[in-house]
Amino acid sequence: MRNFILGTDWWTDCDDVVAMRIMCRAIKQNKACLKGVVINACMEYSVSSLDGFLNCEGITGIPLGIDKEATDFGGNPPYQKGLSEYAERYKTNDCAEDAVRLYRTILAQATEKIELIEIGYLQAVAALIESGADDISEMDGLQLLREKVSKVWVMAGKWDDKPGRENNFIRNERSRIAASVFCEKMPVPVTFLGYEVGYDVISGGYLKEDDILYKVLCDHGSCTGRSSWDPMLMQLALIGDEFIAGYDIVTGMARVDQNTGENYFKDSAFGNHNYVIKRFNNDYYKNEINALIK
Ligand SMILES: [Ca+2]
Repeated sequence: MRNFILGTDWWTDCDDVVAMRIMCRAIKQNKACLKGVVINACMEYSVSSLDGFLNCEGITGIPLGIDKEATDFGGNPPYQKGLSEYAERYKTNDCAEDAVRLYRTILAQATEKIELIEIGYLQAVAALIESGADDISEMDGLQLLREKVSKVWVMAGKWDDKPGRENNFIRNERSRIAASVFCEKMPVPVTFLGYEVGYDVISGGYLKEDDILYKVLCDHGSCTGRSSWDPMLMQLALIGDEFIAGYDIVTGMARVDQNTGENYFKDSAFGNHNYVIKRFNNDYYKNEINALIK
């Protein structure tokens, strides 16, 4: 079975929750092992609401981590307070491990390769890249990534524009610097799914009214569905093959300007980065997502 660590902003948008539903279903079907979740945008109910949602999905025992300094992304998260009522193990943010320590602990203990799925901001994984040896492991971040991680799947960037501008890269100084570090230094293959792929694929519009995910979408003002950035990336990662998941890839080297957050891509057969392009119409992906979350 493939092993994953998930990084999520779990912040203003609700597509992270749709993506988490897809992961939870895969876990229940023994198609994936989720070693931990790292929250990279922090508000009062971050950890408790994630714990609450996982409990509602029947998934328990997943270690949670958080970057408690990441309070500066702006906006008012709309759904977390309601989900936090279902928290059991993680009642507050203080119950969760530090983000980088959780990444390092899971990777240090791993006996099989791990894949990272990132559907939020990249400062926690960038801090992992730049982390040094510590009480958890004699290996620094780059060594841990080379030894223990086989692939990184990332929802970020806008790859049909030159330069591209997308929230997960450009949101603030923290995210811009992190994105630049990530693209420059991540030592294992990365596949990006960009803004242009998910924005016009609207999923989640056919949920039952007693479904907790329907409540989340409505709290966000998206009862009729939401753009599918994070769920499409999640589905792609769980399938594990871009072509089988319905995409062509462009291979090369991605770069993010640390001052503007704008992304650039240099095509190269020898690059460590891919971005995906849809091979089918939007209904194909919408129907795939809806079937996974119903
Ligand atoms: Ca997200």
